[in-house]
Amino acid sequence: MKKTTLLLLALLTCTYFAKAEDGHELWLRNKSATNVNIQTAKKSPVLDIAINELKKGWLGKNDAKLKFEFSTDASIKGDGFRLERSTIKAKTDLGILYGTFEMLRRQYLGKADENFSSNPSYSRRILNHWDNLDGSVERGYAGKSIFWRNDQDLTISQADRELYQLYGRANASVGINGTVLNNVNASAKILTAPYLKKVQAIAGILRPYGLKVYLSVNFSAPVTIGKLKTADPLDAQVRKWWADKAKEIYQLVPDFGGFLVKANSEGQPGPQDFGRTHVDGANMMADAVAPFGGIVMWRAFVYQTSEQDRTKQAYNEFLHYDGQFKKNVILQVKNGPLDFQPREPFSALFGAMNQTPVMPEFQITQEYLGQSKQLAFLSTLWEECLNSDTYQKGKGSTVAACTDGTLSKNPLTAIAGVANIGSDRNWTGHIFAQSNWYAFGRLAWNNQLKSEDIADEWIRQTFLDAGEKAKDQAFVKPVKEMMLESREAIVNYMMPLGLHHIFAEGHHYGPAPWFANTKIRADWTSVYYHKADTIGLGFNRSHTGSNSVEQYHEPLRSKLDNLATCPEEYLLWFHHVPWTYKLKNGKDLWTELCYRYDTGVQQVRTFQKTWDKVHGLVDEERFTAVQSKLRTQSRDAQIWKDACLLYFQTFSKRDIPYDIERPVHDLEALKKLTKSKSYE
Ligand code: BDP
Repeated sequence: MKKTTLLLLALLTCTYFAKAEDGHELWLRNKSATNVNIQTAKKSPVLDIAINELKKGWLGKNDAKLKFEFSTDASIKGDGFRLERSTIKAKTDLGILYGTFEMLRRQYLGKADENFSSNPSYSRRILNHWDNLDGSVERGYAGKSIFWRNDQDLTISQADRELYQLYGRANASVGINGTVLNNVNASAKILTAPYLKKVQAIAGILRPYGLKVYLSVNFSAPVTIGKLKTADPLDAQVRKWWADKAKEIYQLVPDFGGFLVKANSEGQPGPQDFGRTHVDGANMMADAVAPFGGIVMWRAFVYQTSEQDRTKQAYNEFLHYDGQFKKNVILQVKNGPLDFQPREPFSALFGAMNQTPVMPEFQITQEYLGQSKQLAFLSTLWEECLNSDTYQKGKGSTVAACTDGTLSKNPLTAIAGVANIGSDRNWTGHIFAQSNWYAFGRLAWNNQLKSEDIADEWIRQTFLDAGEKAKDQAFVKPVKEMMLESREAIVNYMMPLGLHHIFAEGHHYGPAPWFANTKIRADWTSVYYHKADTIGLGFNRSHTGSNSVEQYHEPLRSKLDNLATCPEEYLLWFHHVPWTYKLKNGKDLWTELCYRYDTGVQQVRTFQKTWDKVHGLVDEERFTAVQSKLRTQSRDAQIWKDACLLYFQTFSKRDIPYDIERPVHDLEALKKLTKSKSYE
């Protein structure tokens, strides 16, 4: 073969392979060769990373001069920064690093010329990995744990190290600064020497990226691994055990973040096992880590009795402890009062505490929103929660303001997201699930950002070349619309109008509104939540029912309490509504329910068309992967619609409106889809 032909072949192969993308690089695909000269008066591992990033990704003028400036500017807070054309100003090294990533992002997006300042909304922006020490991931849908394999292998290979560096880099690029390395359903073993050694090594790799390491701890660890007779938080030996353990950890990891605790929840041990309270338990651990600057994130996800409406229990349990926790304790509260459903009202706990700081816990992993099979951009869900008004201190007391220190002036502020990361090559199973990791970080940094802007940024960085504008109409616009609609589509075909928790038991993927089982807790069944009967549908939580509305401040309380004023998206959450009840659009409940389910299915069909139309505008590998996932999603949306309508029809005894596509499955066949395997 001639030399030129060979050269041409090599070139073609290169372009071909350059085009194929497997998603491993996330939103950090930029490789630019433009030179930049960086002036810095200081050196550190964090600054080295910033320099390295600038060298790899600089898109400004060739040979530009850029300065890192440590500034006393009072408008820069914490690890915040200010960008000017040729300067990155910050108070801390991490501020410079975050400023660097922002500058590169702005260059990539083509908006680099304006000056720009930004400070973080929360001081701790943390991922929670529900990773078990045997390598499995609870509610993980993207392979195995990236941190743990098993007891026999606690080594860190070169490949692990590189993966952790990429992980650190991705988190730093969106401002995430903490990571809990193990499941909240914690094995006490994490606190034993061999595991702590690995924690130390991981912390060492992540440190220059600004990531602090935290651990989930098991309340009975003093008994299980400490050989004590009790784990009673008021017992002197137990207190000493935790204090010693904290000391041991801080010797290995001097900047260790602290503990995350799930206690007296879903069978986990806790202070109540010893007749003590959550305050006793949390304060004991807080005392142990306080000398080293550590914090305790105490989860409020508790529900004990099955007699009391489950959605009321966390609030009732914690409200009267307000102000009794030590200064370094923060309550970690899930966005809704139940459990990460496609839509829930915000948890009343956000507007309840006057002294104890509260941090939102969002679920990035899509346990209840289609897992890694379905496309759900969760930014809109989180934005809805953050912008919800609690009225704690009058109008404008949003969940964001109640948690970011605006209203309470509390110095300890934090936010957590349950990670969707696993060992899959593309990290998150579904390419679009990467956008949820990205969005969590962006909102944790700035809780005022709009989902639309986050989606826009993510799409451009994930799929386009730097500064590319030619695909705006044909690609960015339709894909963004699809993302912004995706969560609502899921609400429509899974649980519209305030329905909740009608999932198949255990795997939480498919529908099982019929699920009832007298052998387990009532609040683990579906019938407990939808309460369908011949009269109507929904859980009465108004003053004539469980009265969970009383946990909200006025005027919201009365608004939710009254069927006529309750926002329709929460209707069946707060009310048992007659099938014949007329909604605002004039349709009765049954008819509207049918339309909502059908709309959801149609929305996913439209997503398929949207995606098919962008063929050729995105690399083949990611195109095909997403196309295939959308097919599965369409299939399963249909299953949801058919299952729910055919089942609820056995109560409403009404026809499905004739302008709606008929169900294509039989109810009895759908009832057999009990395993997650049924959906493979
Ligand atoms: C539920 C999950 C369960 C978790 C629990 C929690 O189904 O796996 O352990 O939340 O948050 O959503 O503790």
